[in-house]
Amino acid sequence: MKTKAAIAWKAGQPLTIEEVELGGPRAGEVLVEIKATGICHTDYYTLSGADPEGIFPSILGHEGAGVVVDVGPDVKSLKKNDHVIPLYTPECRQCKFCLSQKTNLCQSIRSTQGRGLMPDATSRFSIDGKPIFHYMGTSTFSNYIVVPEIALAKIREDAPFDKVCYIGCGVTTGVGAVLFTAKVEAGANVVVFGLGGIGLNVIQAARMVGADKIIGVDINPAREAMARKFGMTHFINAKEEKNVVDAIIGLTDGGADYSFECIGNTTTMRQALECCHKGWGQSIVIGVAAAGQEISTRPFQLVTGRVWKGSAFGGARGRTDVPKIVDWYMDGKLNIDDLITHRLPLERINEGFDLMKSGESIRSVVIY
Ligand code: NAD
Ligand code: AHE
Ligand code: ZN
Repeated sequence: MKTKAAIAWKAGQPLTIEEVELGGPRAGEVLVEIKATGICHTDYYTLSGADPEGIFPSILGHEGAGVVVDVGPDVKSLKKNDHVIPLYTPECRQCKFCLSQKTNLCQSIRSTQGRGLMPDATSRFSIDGKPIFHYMGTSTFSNYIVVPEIALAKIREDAPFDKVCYIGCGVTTGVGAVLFTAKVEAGANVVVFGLGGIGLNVIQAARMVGADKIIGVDINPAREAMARKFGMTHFINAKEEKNVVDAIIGLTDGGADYSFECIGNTTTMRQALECCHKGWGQSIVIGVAAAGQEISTRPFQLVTGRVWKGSAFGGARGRTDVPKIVDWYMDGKLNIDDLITHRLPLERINEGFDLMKSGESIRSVVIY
């Protein structure tokens, strides 16, 4: 079949809207009509050329929601008309990683996914017979996609696609990092570096679990008002504060119980660790740093009890946890609507990237 998609032909170039040939679902695969997709900073990161796994030409996008149109042989858990969210972190429930119950990083299709291919090592997308690569196993900047069954979360049918698409990455990443990775407890002091599409979700989850101080750090003062609305109690403008770490230690009687880096900058990753409380403070790295970057600190920071952790997709097991997060939104426990600041048709997707780069948007959502 044919589908409309935004193609990334080359690093650093705007996307172009084209008609693409899409092969049908093979065994264990599902054809999905994407109804809406968010634009995440990671799409920009890969498009910029900074992602070592970045591969071109490809169809980016990993924050979508849509409807099952057809299923291939052997698909058991999904049927036509089911509503779904594609998962860049699948959940096969059979691999060593899934069975360990210690991680959400299912590895059953990770190697082909990282090479822009389906699990049988081929691409379903092509133009004039030449393959176009998949991205993160999802490629939600295409109106129709083919994905493995294990990479789809079935969600309730009354959830609006143009809002819950954001649960496909940003909401789950931020909320999950608080609930599943850090397991923040009531009364804890929390610091969030970067108040964008991820950081604001960390803030709303920290408020949800009853955190005490919730300190936000950003270089964009326009982020303060929105962050306060979501639960931030103190704001530090990193451009104006001479020593961000000392300022946080001063505000928290010795350091944060938990910090979250939601920028992808190795300098702020170090600050996020070093502003943590001696003996127990945990710093969670969420931001994705560019290829070749390294983090550093004095080992004494770790010897004296601070803990450095990472979190991918908020530690969420997609098929299990994403439907629950959709319920939390539908029950009014999570605010997604106010974070979606811009809505665009696919033809204007490049404007969504511009709005992100200029700091004007929190999340732009493309509506098909
Ligand atoms: P965003 O662009 O919406 O937000 C980034 C925020 O950081 C902005 O508010 C910006 O002003 C602020 N910022 C930039 N430089 C800063 C600095 N030096 N000091 C303080 N603040 C600074 O991005 P996003 O969509 O929220 O994504 C944030 C990061 O998280 C990206 O690196 C993205 O790739 C990553 N990410 C990781 C996961 C994961 O699973 N680990 C999932 C989604 C996104
Ligand atoms: N090359 C990676 C993108 C970089 C990355 O770290 N991705 C995060 C998710 S960011 C979502 O906005 C991730 O979860 N990585 C886990 C993994 O196994 O790479 C990619 O995913 O293509
Ligand atoms: Zn993302």
